[in-house]
Order: sequence, then C-alpha cells, then structure tokens
Amino acid sequence: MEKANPNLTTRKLHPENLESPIHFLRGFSTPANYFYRRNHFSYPELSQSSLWIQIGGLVSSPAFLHFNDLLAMPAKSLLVPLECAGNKRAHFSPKVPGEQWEEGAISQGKWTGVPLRYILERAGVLQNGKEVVFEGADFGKKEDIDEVISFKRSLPLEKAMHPDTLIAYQYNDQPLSLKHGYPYRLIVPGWYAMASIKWLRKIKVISNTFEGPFQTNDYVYYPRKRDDIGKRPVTILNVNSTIQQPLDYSILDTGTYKIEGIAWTGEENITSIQLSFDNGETWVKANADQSGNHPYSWVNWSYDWKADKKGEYTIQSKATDSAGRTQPLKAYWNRKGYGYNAVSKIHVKIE
Ligand SMILES: Nc1nc2c(c(=O)[nH]1)N[C@H]1C(S)=C(S)[C@@H](COP(=O)(O)O)O[C@H]1N2
Ligand SMILES: [Mo]
Repeated sequence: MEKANPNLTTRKLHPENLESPIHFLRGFSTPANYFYRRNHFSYPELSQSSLWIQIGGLVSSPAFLHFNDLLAMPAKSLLVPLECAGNKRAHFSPKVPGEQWEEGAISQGKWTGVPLRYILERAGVLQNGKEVVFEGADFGKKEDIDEVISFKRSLPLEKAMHPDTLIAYQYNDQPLSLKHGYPYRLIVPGWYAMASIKWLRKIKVISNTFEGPFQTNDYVYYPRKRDDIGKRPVTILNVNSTIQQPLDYSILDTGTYKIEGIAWTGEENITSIQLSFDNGETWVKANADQSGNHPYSWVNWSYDWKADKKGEYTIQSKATDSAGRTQPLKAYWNRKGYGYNAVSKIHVKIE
C-alpha cells in the first residue's frame, strides 16, 4: 500500500495544538517529532529555576529538588500512551465545541523517570493528606475565566502513590523536548493525558478536594446539554481502537490488503480486536501483537482482507478489554466531547 509522507496536522496555532500522523506510524513508540501536541497556553520560558521542583503542603519534610537530585533517585521506564480526552471529538454528533480532533490526539513511547511515590514517601505525607496537586510552569487566560492562571490539576493520593505514576525526565531515552514538558512531566498511566502535567514545578499535598478550572469545569463529562446533572470527572481511558490503514475513503483495486490498527485501554489489558466488513453482521478476530506484554501499551493489530468483490465497504474495528468493556456502537455523547470511543469505521471502494 502506498504511504504518503506523514506530518503533524495543525488544529490550532496559538496555543499549539497538533495531531500526530497516527495512520502512518506502526510499532510501539511514536518518534518525538511526530508526538501530538496539546497546549492550553503558550510554551513557558525556561530559566535555571525550571530545574527545581517544589514539594509542599501536608508533608513532614517540604523540599526543593534539583534535576540532579532526581537523576540520582531510582528510575523506572514504562511504555505508556498519552491520549487527549478530546481525541476523536470531531466524530461526535451532535457536534461539540473544542478542538476538532480526529484520530491523532494520541501517541506513545517509553517514559523514564522517578516514581512519584518515592518522592512522596521521602517527603512524608501526613495523615490528613487526601489529594496531590500538580502545577505546570505555563500560564495564561482561559477563554471562560478573566484571570491569569496556570495549568494545575490533582490526583487522589492513591493514584499519586501508584508505583507507575512517574515524574518523567526522558522520552525514548532522550531528555524531554521543550514542547513536551522539559525538564519534567508527570506521567499518569491509564488516565487521559490531561493528568500528565507538563513543565512540572510544584507538588502540593492537600486534605480537601482540589477545585481548579481544569478539574471542575473542564475534563468533566456532562451528559446533558443544558444542565450539569449526572456530571463526573474524566479519569481512566476508555477502551478504544483506530484503523490506521487503509485510509478512510480509499479507492483500491481488488486484491488482498492488510488492515492495520492500534487498540488501547486504561488500567486493563486489551483481550480482543474484532473487525467487520459487512456493517456489523459478522465479526472476525484480528491478529494482535502485544509485544512483550507491557501493561499500558497499545496493541498493534492486523488482518489480511481478501477484497475480491467490487463494491463499497464499511470496515469496523471493535476492541474489548479484560474488564469486559467493549467499544459501543454509538459514543457516549457529552457536552464537552470527551472519551469518544465508538466502534471505529472507515469506508473503502474496491473497483
Ligand atoms: N502544563 C501543562 N500540562 C499539560 C497540558 C497543558 O496545557 N499544560 N495539557 C494536558 C493535555 S490536555 C494533554 S492531552 C497532554 C498533551 O501532552 P503533549 O502535548 O505532550 O502531547 O498534556 C497535558 N498536560
Ligand atoms: Mo488533552
């Protein structure tokens, strides 16, 4: 199959919001220059002070840690996808506001850093500590609030203490790039990527519930159009898949084609990927490459499709995970358009 030159797709220039060329990237790790970019503000400026992280709030030993301190701590590497909660938002019907992401607001690679747990244990979380607040160095005005704020969110103490929640300083064995959080970003495996705070500067343990706008206003599922009844926070990734090749609306000769894609989920594992070529009447199992059984990694899947009959086809992919969650036929509509995970579809013509 002919593959065009991949490139990032710009959704917005200021701040920079770009999609990864997901349809052209096979394998388990997105090269850094093809990683999607999702920003709420302009990129922060760096100075010597950027190399320090402050740990405070309800801890017995508040501290400032320097980059060299972190490098000296035990490190861990994990293959983790980051998926924007708004990935695939463009497919919602009725339409929802926000960046109209198609399939490319997801990328993954190897993150290396210090388990946050190690740092919190050293600082000594006090008995009444309930949540941990993380603050990035970027700031600006949010469309709906007339005040300069920074990008800040919290995690429940339990997730913050999970041994796989990292303060990462490397991506694919290189220092983090400026656009992806240099020198540090939080990596919260299994959660949508708004939790993975870039340019991390401050960590604060609190006893109450954090209520910043990126937590209580954005990144909340609002199931209803006009009121907030039934709202709940966006946290764990939904089970999902994307068909990478062929591209949507391809016109192909008769022949055998490799249908290729990825499938991923939150804190579980992908157990099957099924494809349908007849509008969902029958489903066949795709071959999944779990390579090495990394606990959070996406799965690369493929299927050899004999397209010997001319006509138009809808090809659908449906992933299921170990919690028995499966992609629904219709996405769960919500006012801000998060967590789209309906069965993935492409249309092709065989002529
Ligand atoms: N400091 C900071 N961290 C942030 C954001 C941000 O705007 N500022 N955006 C979040 C969101 S919504 C996503 S999807 C990911 C995007 O990470 P990337 O730009 O490295 O792909 O970062 C998260 N962390
Ligand atoms: Mo996001």
